Amino acid sequence: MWSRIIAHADMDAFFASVEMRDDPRLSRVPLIIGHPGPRSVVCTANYLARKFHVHSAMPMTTALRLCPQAVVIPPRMERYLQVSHQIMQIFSEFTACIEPLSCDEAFLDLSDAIGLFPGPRLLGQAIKRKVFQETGLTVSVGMGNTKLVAKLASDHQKPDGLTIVPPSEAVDFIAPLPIQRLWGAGPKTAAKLESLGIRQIGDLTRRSPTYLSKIFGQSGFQFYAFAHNCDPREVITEREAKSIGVERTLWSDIEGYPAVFEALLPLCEELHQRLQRAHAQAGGLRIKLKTSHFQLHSRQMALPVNPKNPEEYSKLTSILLKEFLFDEPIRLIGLAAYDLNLEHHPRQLPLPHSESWILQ
Ligand code: TTP
Ligand code: MG
Repeated sequence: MWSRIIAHADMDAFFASVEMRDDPRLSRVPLIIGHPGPRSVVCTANYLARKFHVHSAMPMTTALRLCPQAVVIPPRMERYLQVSHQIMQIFSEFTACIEPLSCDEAFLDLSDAIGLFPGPRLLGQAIKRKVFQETGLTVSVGMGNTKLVAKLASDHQKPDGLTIVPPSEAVDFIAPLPIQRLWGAGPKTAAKLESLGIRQIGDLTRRSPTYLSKIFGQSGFQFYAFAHNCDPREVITEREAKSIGVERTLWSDIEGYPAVFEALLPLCEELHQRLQRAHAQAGGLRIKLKTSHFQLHSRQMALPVNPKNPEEYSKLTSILLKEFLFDEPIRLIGLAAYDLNLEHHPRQLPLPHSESWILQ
């Protein structure tokens, strides 16, 4: 029985796919998106380049050693954010309950939309078709009754995948997946779980919750619950969120103010866009930096005036960033707006306005 229908939708090779759509000649070559400099990292690569084991966040020098014939294009963030906005609009034609996780992925609670479709597969197909028709891009969709299983399912048959995991099959679906894929298991925790012989998610079901909690505290109970696909987390829309944040794990650690500031610039644009979409104004701005030793540092400041554009966010970011010490390399960066002030805006209708495309 489907208690809820949650989808996770994630665009395929997003930045690269937009470039290939805009210039189809790029579809025939291995394509890397990133700045060409020696200290730069790969933002993403098309699936042709991935055959050479090139992947996101890999140092550009390594990527070009693996695939010297690749074409390298610098990212055009503004363009990707335009498309991102378009995709989120399409999702909103299916449900008002959308939780964007980054510019190219979102959770959708489709429990109400299902009434119009004879089953989750046709609903998933309709979302994929609509995205392709309107943007010329493919999206991979995973569907299940929890966020946990939906996210794991969207990755299952990438690119252009559609994976439906009925609730009765969820525990078996997630059991063989490597423990690193479990939500909440960061690299340190995953290494510890592996050292205990817990290499796949299913291995957790063969341990007792008491045993796991003795080692991992509260998280131990949570891991046990997740392995049984017990995940009560709701899809939280941007309008319901207490804060809106964007973050990125960097492949190679970066050091010093200038490098961290540069890495935060695309996040300023993305944060601005997400706030606009939520019709929210930021009462405060927070920067989060995680060091190579997994120490989390954050600094925040109240904003007397709402920033109006990405440039104003970058200016504020440059000021707030001066509060950090930079005595250790950084592996993760994040930027969040808190104390949100929601402008009055009518809620979007949860259902499609026209039935024509549903029946195609
Ligand atoms: P992802 O969804 O992680 O990757 P992707 O869409 O390129 O490929 P996949 O088919 O596996 O989903 O990230 C979305 C975009 O975010 C990606 O196109 C580029 C950008 N990005 C970075 O700039 N740096 C990174 O380290 C990652 C992971 C993504
Ligand atoms: Mg993606």
